[in-house]
Formats: sequence, C-alpha cells, structure tokens
Amino acid sequence: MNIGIVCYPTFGGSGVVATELGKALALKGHRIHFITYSQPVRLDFFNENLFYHEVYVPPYPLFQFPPYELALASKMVDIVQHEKLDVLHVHYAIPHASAAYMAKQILRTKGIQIPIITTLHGTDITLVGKDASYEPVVTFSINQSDGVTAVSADLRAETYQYFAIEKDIEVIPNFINLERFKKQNKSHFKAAIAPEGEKLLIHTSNFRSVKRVEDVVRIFAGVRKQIPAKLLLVGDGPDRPRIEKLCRETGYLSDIRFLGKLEAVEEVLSISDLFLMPSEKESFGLAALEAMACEVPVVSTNAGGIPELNVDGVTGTTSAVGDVADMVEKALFILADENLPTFKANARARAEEFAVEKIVPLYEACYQRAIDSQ
Ligand code: GMT
Repeated sequence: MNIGIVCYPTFGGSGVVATELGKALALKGHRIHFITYSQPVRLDFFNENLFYHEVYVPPYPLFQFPPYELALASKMVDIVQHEKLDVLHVHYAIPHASAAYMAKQILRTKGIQIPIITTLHGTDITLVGKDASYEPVVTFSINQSDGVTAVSADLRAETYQYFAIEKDIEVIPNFINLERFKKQNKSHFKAAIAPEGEKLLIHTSNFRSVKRVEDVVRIFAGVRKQIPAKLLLVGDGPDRPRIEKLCRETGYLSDIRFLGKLEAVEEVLSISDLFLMPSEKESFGLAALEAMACEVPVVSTNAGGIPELNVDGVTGTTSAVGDVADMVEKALFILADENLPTFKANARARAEEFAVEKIVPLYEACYQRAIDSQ
C-alpha cells in the first residue's frame, strides 16, 4: 500500500507510535509518506520505502496564528494526488482529522477518493478535544473518518462518553520493538550511578501536570526513607522548575539525577529496577511499556488505560491517583529481593504481548477495510 502518515513529529507518544508504525510498515514493503512540519524524531534510518514531506506555513504579518491546518490540508491534497496514496492515517485528532477531512473533500472535486483513518491517542480526547473550543470539530471529523482507532478500551469508552460518535472505534494498543527495547548489559553504568547496589527508580515523561511528577518525587522520598535508592528523571517540560524545587526540599537531591531528553532511553531502563507512572490520565502508557520490555516493573495509578497494560500484582501495581502512601508501600514490596525477579520477568512477558509484529497487522487490516469500502 501507499500510505500517508500525519503526526506530531516531536517526542510525544503519538508521534513515536506514528513514526514506529511507519517504519515497521516500510520494512514490510509498504511505501510510507510522512506529512508533518518537521522531521519526526524517531525517523532515524534510511529505507527506500520511507518518504518525508514537510509542511511549510508561509509567514504573513496579518497572521497572529499561522494557519497550519490549511497548509497541512493543501500538502495532503498534493501528496495524495502526486504520490498516488491509497490511504491517509492521521494520528491525534486535533487538527489532523479535520485537515484530512478538508483534503478529502478537495480531492473528491478532482475525482480522487482517499480513505481517512484517525487514531485517537489520549489528550486529543481526554484533555484538549472535549474543550468547548474544539468539541464540535473533533466530533465531526471523527464521524467523517473512514476508520477510527483508539489506543485503549478506556479511551474508546471515554470518546463515546464525551462525543456524539456514530462510528465504530477499534482498539489497537500501542506496540513495542522488542529488539530495541530489551535489557542490555550496562553494568558499568549501573556501577557508576548506584555504586553501593542502591535500587534504581526511574520516570520518563514530558513533565506536564497530567504526569504528576511531584508524586514521582514524593514516592521516591518515601522509598528512600526505608532503603538505599536513587531516582533517574528522564525528559523535560514545563513542570521541571517546580520539580527541582521539590527535590531540594526532600533532602535527597544528591540521590536524584535529571537526565534530560535522552534518546537511548532503553539504556537507562536497562539498569533500572522500578518505573514510576503516577499519571492523572494516561490513555495507554507507552513509556511504561518501554520500561516493561526492558524488564522493569511499574508502579502506576489505575488511571485511564494503564490497567490494560500494567497488571496489578503481576507486572507491577496500580493505585488510586494521588495515593502516594500506597505507591510507596507497593514500591517497597516490588523492590524486595525476594519479589523483584518475578516482577521483572512478568513485566517482560507482558510487554511481549504488545510486540510490533503482533499489532501492525491490525493497522494493515484497518487500512484494507477502509480502502475496500470506498
Ligand atoms: O503522554 C503524553 O503527554 C503524550 C501523548 C501524545 O499524544 O503524544 O501521549 C498519549 O499517546 C500515547 C501514544 O498512544 C499514549 O501511550 C499515552 O498514554 C498518551 N498520553 C496521555 O493520555 C496523557
């Protein structure tokens, strides 16, 4: 198939899923055309089936808000027409689904039919999309899509709850490349960070309030009071200054390291013992899946779709949002020497259920159904 993929190219989970999907499809022989405003971060290797088309928004003094959606729709029209695409797959409803709808209508006037698949990733529904400023457009463009997928059953349920959706929404979970995300031997790194054999806790995110990074620090402080431990914080974002202040206040600053936006996150995951995900909302929790693939169990909340990944008492534990005391207690239980090996093995086994090879065919089938129904 000749497939157009529209996504946010930055570090966010939706962009990572979209890019990894495109790479996996290209390796299976499909021709993949990425359409976005800058090179996707994970589009990091050459393959004869991968193409990248940059959306340029010409500046003009009149535009307080440059009309990206229009430039994107125009680019989609151009690429569908000239690269002879069979299907357009847009990731994250806002503004990609409505831009795709406009492109589809323009192409129809030229006698070209193009099916649109929209994948809902989470905040496009749970935070941003249901805001009255966007809701009518989000509802309309989801209903106008030829196929709709959501990354968890919880996100599908929430979409039906908050929007008047007439379409079937198929659940296709996040997936993982188990070749890249596996436990690597990084014992020299572990010896440098935890020379006394301290337990290593880790959190990766974009440091936005929905991630509740303060709770990460509080959970760590609770664990650190009981046992020798270190905390690795990967990523960056708007809450970082507040988090640094809180780290100082705990008195454990010397046991906490901010590693920034590491690309090879699998290397630090490989030396970690426990992943912390105390999110307020999380449609799936791709970061937790990456950790689990590297044999790192997860202490998380039971928010959104997280329990569809992290099985309470098996691959880690789940707690109510904000219940730091419970998460401390459960972290200490998992980290106990007699429990940790079982949790680690279970985490990897669960991650294997989300292998890229198992999930990508679900998207291929979804494309084929949409193409056949035109
Ligand atoms: O987690 C984020 O804030 C980024 C966000 C995105 O859309 O880029 O991630 C969402 O999509 C990921 C991929 O499908 C999911 O694994 C994340 O759980 C989801 N984040 C939230 O729902 C907060």
